[in-house]
Amino acid sequence: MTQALIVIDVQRGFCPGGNLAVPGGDEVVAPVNALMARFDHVVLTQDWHPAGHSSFASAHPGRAPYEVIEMPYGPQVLWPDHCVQGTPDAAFHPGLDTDRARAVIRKGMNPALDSYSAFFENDHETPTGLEGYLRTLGVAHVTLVGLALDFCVAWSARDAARLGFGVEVREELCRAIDLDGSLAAARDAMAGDGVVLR
Ligand code: VGL
Ligand code: ZN
Repeated sequence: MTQALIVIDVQRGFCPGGNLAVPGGDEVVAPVNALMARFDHVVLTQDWHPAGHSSFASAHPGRAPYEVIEMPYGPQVLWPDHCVQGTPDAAFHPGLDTDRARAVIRKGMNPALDSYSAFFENDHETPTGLEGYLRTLGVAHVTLVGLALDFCVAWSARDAARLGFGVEVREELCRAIDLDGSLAAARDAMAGDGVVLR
């Protein structure tokens, strides 16, 4: 069975010192590098927002980071400005072994629409192209690691399961933001969609 490792958003912005730092985010870098050698294919995702992106609280006068607003495609958490295209905050963590990756999926580039998942933007219908990429390579099973477990990792894992891939999330190679119980909710939702949490 052809297997792919999908490394979600291991970027400076989500590591200590970054604009949307996830506690312990940098701790996953070395073990993720070590895991890459065990896979037929390695894919990296990169949160890659234009300045002024609609997921930034700063784009909504009177709003603060971590408030939730209603967007045409559903509820949206407002984030601090983060991972702006071409800035150091958007770069991969300098310790990540990017040489092993055949593909990098950039997401969150549409100014009006956020994109947590590696497969679909947050409207759940605009594809990133990753599904076709994996299918044409004959990939049947994906393992996900990275940042953040309760947002981009969970949304990617759930989409992969719904698309019919076998899906495993290696929790010790992920770190979470954990906003108002978001980690427990994400775990339940992943398990409900058939994602294996290990
Ligand atoms: C992420 C919030 C905003 C993530 C990306 O990588 O989990 N979270 N953008
Ligand atoms: Zn983002």
